[in-house]
Amino acid sequence: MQYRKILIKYGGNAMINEALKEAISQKIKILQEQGTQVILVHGGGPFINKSLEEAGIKTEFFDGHRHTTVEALRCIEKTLKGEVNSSLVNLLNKQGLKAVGLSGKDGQLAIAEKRWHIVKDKSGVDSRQDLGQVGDVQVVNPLLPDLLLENGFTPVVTCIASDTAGNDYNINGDVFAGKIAASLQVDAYIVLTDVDGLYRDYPDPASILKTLKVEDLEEYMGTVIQGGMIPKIESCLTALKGGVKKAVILNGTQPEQITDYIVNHHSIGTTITH
Ligand code: X2W
Repeated sequence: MQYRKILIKYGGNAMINEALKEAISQKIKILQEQGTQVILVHGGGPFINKSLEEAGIKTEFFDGHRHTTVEALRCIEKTLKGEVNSSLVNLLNKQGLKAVGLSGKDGQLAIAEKRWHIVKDKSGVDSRQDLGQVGDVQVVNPLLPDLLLENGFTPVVTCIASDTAGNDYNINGDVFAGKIAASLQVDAYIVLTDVDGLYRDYPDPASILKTLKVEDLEEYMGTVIQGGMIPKIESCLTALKGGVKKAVILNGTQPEQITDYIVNHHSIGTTITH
């Protein structure tokens, strides 16, 4: 199968050093040469942690979402857009690609809304906890990224967006990427992380679950799927339920996995289908 258009979610935990980011950029260049359009969506958790620490701002996570004050958001946006996004654009351009750095705000690519954290008390009653400027994606307008892709540009999108009143939000990178993948109707939604896929029994390599169906994920949630894998798998579900045919978890610290999967069709990582 020739992949026409794919979305790659590149998380901060697979951006360990410049050489690795450069190697990923090289693979994206190869994909484009082979006729696959690539939209890159990225986070940058470890870079944000460092910037917040330098600024003396303490933050806390609730189920993978960082409680974000207005002050923290200013620092997060600077880091994601001014540092991480800009460096990825540079690396892709160095490969000869025409990368375009965006956030959800550009061309109203993504419209955000406030996200509340739902907590269950002992009797099972839900209550809402305020996470500050943490957002969800309400609407995606795929026109701008599609225009760029059709004209040979490589969109590089970071996970910040505004609501219709102009309030800015920090959005978990996985949540953001899954919504964009669904809206762009990509042929494959690729999640790059720092392990080889979803394991039944981590870290036994023989226990990697190679192929899964949507209904398996619902069954495995909370057992096989734990911790940082939860938002990743949830984003795969968002993409699949939104009409994407295939979601794939690959190891971004092994950049050759990208071309091995997309170009050479090797059976690696975890592939989730309907
Ligand atoms: C994330 C955005 C960055 C992100 C944060 O502040 O860390 C929220 O938690 P990775 O590297 O993809 O994890 N936002 C609301 O998701 O980065």
